[in-house]
Amino acid sequence: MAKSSTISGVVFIILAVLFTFMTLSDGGYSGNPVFEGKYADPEGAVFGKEYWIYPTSSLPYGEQMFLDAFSSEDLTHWEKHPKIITYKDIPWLRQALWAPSIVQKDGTFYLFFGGNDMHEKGEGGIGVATASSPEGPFKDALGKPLIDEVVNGAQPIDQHVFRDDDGKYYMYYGGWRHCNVVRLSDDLVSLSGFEDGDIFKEITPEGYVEGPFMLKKDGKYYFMWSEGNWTASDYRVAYAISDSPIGPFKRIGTILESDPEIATGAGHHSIIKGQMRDEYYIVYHRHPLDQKDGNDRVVCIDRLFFRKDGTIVPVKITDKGVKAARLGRRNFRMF
Ligand code: FUB
Repeated sequence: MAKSSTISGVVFIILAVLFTFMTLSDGGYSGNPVFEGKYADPEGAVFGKEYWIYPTSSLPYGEQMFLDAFSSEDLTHWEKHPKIITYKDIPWLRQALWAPSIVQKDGTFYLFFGGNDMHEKGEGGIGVATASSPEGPFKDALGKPLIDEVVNGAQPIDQHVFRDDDGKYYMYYGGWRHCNVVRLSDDLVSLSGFEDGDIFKEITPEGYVEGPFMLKKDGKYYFMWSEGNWTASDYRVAYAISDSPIGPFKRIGTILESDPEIATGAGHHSIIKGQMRDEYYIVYHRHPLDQKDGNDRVVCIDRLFFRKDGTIVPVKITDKGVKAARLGRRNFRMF
């Protein structure tokens, strides 16, 4: 009798430990900012069982000559991968290495970036670099920008590359209050043009300033962008929903903005899809309340929720950040 109750006790303890592990092993919260340092324009990605964030180095203008990346298995512990690309890897880069966007295809990682803060044709534009792993080292693929001119009034910066379910790649880009979309060829280092012969299509929605991002969810295209001034407190993110990746995009409303209690100028975001249905995270930069300079920007993460009708609930920006969540975890969580 004593022996069987000891066995039941041991079994109970093992089950309790297992249960606790399965339900609570995701641990604590990320906190905001998610990692130390001045960074902006974060592009989130998932590669295998890791989350990645690729931001701009938000240093003084003349020092924005390299990119760091960050990886995490649980959204709360982030490993820094310093200098995944620098001006030394891009022969034409003189200044302003900005706003990376990354995709993986057939084992190669393609890192798109803005270079030189281009104002006149030939000064720089949107470039692309490649590597065989997400932490690089990345090398410029073309020896020149992929887009080096102003088309439809859009400064060639702030590109975001989106892969549709049919395998087509679209690149949304543009500063100076204009946004274009182009299609990338299968090699991802050239433009293919659209079926109608257009290379560039202007898709600028009302209020658009910069920082476009595309998310496809439940067959709908959620197009998002930043509005206001990136150095100021009015910076924010708005969105539209369309049935097509090339629009039209009719502005629905603001989904991310300052909270005078937490931080100002929340914008230039991207979205990471978690493992569970409707598990989405918004990664963005914001100014701390004691901001001294426009480049005082830090990278933060919060949850993004959708209503039943498909519209987006405005984000509550937090100091707490998001709860730890591993990719590849069991589809079972009680808390
Ligand atoms: O970080 C450099 C520039 O600031 C980006 O290209 C803009 O979107 C703004 O965030």
